[in-house]
Amino acid sequence: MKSILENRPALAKEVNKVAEVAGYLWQKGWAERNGGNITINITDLIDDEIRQLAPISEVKQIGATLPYLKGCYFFCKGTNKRMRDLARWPMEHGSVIRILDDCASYVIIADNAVQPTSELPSHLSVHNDLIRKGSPYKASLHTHPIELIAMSHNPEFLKKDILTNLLWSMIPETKAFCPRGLGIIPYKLPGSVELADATLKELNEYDVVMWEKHGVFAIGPDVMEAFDMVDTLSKSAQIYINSRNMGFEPKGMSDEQMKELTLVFHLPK
Ligand code: 2HA
Ligand code: ZN
Repeated sequence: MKSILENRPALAKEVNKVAEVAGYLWQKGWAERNGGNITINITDLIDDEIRQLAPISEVKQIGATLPYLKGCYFFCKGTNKRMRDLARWPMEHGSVIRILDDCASYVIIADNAVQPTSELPSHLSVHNDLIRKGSPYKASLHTHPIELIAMSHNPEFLKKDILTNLLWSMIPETKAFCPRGLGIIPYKLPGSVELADATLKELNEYDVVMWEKHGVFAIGPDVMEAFDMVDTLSKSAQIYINSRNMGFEPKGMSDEQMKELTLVFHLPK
């Protein structure tokens, strides 16, 4: 069977980025079994021929009405699929969906009838809100980074911006490359409407949010940049934990050093 990616280098490039990141997530130990999800808004890369493609699934309900997604296309990791498999065979473990004109349902159009992620309603709600805000962001990523999740088991770290400031102070790059910090969402059932709503709200202020005792949800212009922000925060978490393992509380960069960095790098806060 001909893949939708054939002779479409721009589309293939985005899907290949997903595959590359899926491999990193597995290698880092952040993607046990089917853990984590990725969805990419690929609407800008869709041509007339794709628009004409017949559905390969029945019409499926999203579970929400998302007015900004009318006629949009997404590449989605499949439900119950493994990141390590997505890394090698993205079109066998993920699929392309088309949102229908009622903004409440979708069909799968390529390559295989792989049912999209269980977190589809929350991912699509986030994409809907990004379009509403005029954001250029196309990627949303959910993963289970070990050290960041471990830190979320300490109630002290769940107060607003405590963890953000701690992680920023471990190494200058973290504030420079994750300048909006890490939002915190108190524990909620995976896949629940409550979790989706809280995520949507917190993403107004942050590009990466922590789901307490579960994982992180990140958005970015593309999946590589969303991954880089989580990776940078995770690096800081590892430096913190390594210091504690050596028996001391890391000092962190001073307020003066943070101020200087913020000024010179023109950071927002
Ligand atoms: O898709 O990580 O939170 C598997 C998950 C759900
Ligand atoms: Zn998860």
